[in-house]
Amino acid sequence: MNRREFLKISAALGAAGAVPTLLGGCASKPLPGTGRVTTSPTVCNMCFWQCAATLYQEDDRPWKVVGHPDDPHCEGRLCTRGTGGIGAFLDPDRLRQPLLRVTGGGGQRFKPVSWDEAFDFVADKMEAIGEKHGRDRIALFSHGDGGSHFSRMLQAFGSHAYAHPSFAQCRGPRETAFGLTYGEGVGSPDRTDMANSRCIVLIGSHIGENLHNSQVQTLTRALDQGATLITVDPRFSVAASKSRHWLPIKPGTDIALLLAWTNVLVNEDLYDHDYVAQHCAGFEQLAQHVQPFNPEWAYLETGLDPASIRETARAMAQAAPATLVHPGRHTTWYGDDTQRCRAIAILNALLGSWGRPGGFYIQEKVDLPEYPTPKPPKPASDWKATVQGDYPLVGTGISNKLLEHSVGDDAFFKGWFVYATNLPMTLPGATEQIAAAAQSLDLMVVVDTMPAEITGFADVVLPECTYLERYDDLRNKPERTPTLALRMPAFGPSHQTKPAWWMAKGIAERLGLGEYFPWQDYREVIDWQLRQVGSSLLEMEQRGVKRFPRKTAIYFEQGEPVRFNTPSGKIELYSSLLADVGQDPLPRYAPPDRPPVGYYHLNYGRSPAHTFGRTINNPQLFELMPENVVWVHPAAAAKLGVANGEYVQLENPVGTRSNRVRVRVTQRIRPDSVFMVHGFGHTDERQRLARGVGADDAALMHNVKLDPVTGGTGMRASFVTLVKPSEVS
Ligand SMILES: Nc1nc2c(c(=O)[nH]1)N[C@H]1C(S)=C(S)[C@@H](COP(=O)(O)OP(=O)(O)OC[C@H]3O[C@@H](n4cnc5c(=O)[nH]c(N)nc54)[C@H](O)[C@@H]3O)O[C@H]1N2
Ligand SMILES: Nc1nc2c(c(=O)[nH]1)N[C@H]1C(S)=C(S)[C@@H](COP(=O)(O)OP(=O)(O)OC[C@H]3O[C@@H](n4cnc5c(=O)[nH]c(N)nc54)[C@H](O)[C@@H]3O)O[C@H]1N2
Ligand code: SF4
Ligand SMILES: [Mo]
Repeated sequence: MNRREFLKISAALGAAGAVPTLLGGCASKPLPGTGRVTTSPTVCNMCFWQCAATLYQEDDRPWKVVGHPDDPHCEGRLCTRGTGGIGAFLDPDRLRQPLLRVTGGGGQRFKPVSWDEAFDFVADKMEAIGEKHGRDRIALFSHGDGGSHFSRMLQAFGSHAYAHPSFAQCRGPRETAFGLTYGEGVGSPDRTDMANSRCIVLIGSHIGENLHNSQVQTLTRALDQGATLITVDPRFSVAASKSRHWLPIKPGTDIALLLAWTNVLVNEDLYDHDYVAQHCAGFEQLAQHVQPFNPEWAYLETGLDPASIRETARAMAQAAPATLVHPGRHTTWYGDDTQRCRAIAILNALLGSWGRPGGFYIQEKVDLPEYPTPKPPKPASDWKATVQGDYPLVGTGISNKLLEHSVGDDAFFKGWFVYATNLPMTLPGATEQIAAAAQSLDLMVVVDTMPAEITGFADVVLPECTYLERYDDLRNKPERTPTLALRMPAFGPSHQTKPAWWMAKGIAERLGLGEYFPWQDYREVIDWQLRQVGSSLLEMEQRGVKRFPRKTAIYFEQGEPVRFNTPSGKIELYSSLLADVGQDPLPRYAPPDRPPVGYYHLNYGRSPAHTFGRTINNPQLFELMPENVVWVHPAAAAKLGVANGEYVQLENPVGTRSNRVRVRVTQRIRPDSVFMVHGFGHTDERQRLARGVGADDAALMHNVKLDPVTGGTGMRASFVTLVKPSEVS
């Protein structure tokens, strides 16, 4: 019998009424700004860059949200998606009340329940899992600010397993590679000093479409100041169009290019001798290792002209140390990802850019104490050893490994909390595995604002209010200037929605763990923390953002010794830790899989109008971009017999087909690849704008390559063909 059949939250449980279109109308409204205007500070939650902002209301109606002028994340301006924040609040398809899966009448359905009923159910199931299997058997998947509250609750209960897809599906290889090389990661926001760069190299990194706010602004500023931009991308991206050099690389061959660049820097004596002598270990091994990999060798792998490989290497050296070889952000590509990111880290070290103006600055955050709570009990077992012991260099949860260990009656995990992550569209090609996990888990709780696909697998759906209706932890990110920013509610929670801190506290209290949440209101915690650093909630409610003086230098001081947090205390060009675990201590290139005849590399990326799948149903942003298209080169289009504007379906070699999606024939993509924006192709009926429009790349991924160092899911080794319009089902 099915423990859980996939449920679409029934229309009867959401809003009635028409499909949302334009927000409001302009017919008889007074001019904006002529009524009674009030403002409140917030931190944008439309993506994870966390720009501080101000929400304007007029006569108690939401009006606009604008960037905070004092905030280093946004420098006074929100991006397209940020300005659509009010759309998330007004979305008529939002979750409205707690829902409980019930069986009866020959099937399963969701029943609206009170918060008390929902919490009792969750606490009872958790106790039962604890008694039968152990209290360490519940996993938390989270990608959002409120995840910390559920982590606190679960740790107090005895479960410490926690994974966020921004590691194994995103930044994991980068953070690990830079950690192995420099003893610390790049962090978020990325510590790139682009405003002062004279040469910037983007490998993939489609900044401009990838709209991380201040990063786009600083790149633009660098270009205005005459910086040289070199973009390596199989696609003519927006960034490529602004570049002095565009290298249209054969997909998956970046390590070959990086080795060739290193070869040129070493053999033409273009590297920073003093920096390497003072800070680096393993130069001799590196220099020897790269000897075979000259630009002529790289040409055969990458398809890039050896002369342009040499010319770009020289341009980098000429501008060094104000040269930034950008570390990228979404780095889970072909399974060789930690090695590719290591090659990038090494190149930066040879150019002397880490810790130098125009390269990577040293980050600092506000020294903000934690509100005092009891220490959680020691977990009953070492879940990391059980679940991801094959990845000893990884300190954080690997989401796909947690999933793997949730399938089957003998699986380690028996319960899940899923906070703000839509796993079926986020973990590549994993919907069947998620469905299998749903069969074997004893409890699945999903906390979301929208009826996302993951809610269909839940026992209990807990509706969170949107960021404009709640307090969250103070934003305290490592940056150039230590800065705090406050998110506070501009409106009371709509419907029966609640903030994460309130839910976690409610569940903890039912489990007898109330001492871990010793406050009535999260305002108390925020105010207490602020008072420790000479501010207060009252002050922050008025100003929104507060900067603090730095305590450390922002760059390395000339001639000062630096101790890196690596085994040798140096920048490790040769990684002793990788050698210790039997991995390549110097980056090694292996050619990627090539598409079978008739198939194309499935390439994907971002659109400035959307964040993954989370904004597609947002009425304001949907209007800007209501569907994705698939980019196809004219030669491929001719071969396939498809024309610009026609609808097709994408099909992978194992027969999975996408929704219909419109073709865009363009020279901007290589003939061996197709490209689409990730996030479209929602299936849940309750997202009335987003359902069924565009294609979902995640569902088409059939050849996921695990990175042997991080366990991250390489997502670019999948192939698709186009099914002709006449055959579209
Ligand atoms: N608007 C918007 N901005 C966002 C997001 C969003 O959802 N919307 N999400 C944010 C998040 S979480 C992240 S992680 C970042 C991701 O953004 P990035 O880190 O910039 O992502 P990448 O995967 O590096 O970039 C995609 C680019 O890589 C190119 N590419 C594909 N294959 C190859 C290859 O083999 N070699 C090379 N050199 N290039 C290749 C693609 O053509 C595409 O232009 O974006 C962030 N910014
Ligand atoms: N195929 C494919 N897969 C990818 C990527 C890709 O480009 N292609 N990109 C990868 C990358 S870089 C990343 S970082 C991950 C991101 O993956 P996720 O973080 O899972 O991103 P989303 O799919 O947008 O899911 C976010 C969920 O949070 C919900 N949500 C939004 N706001 C709130 C809130 O305030 N509270 C709560 N409780 N829920 C909220 C949304 O409704 C949505 O269901 O995906 C990775 N997976
Ligand atoms: S980059 Fe855009 S969407 Fe992301 S937090 Fe900033 S304004 Fe919001
Ligand atoms: Mo990401």
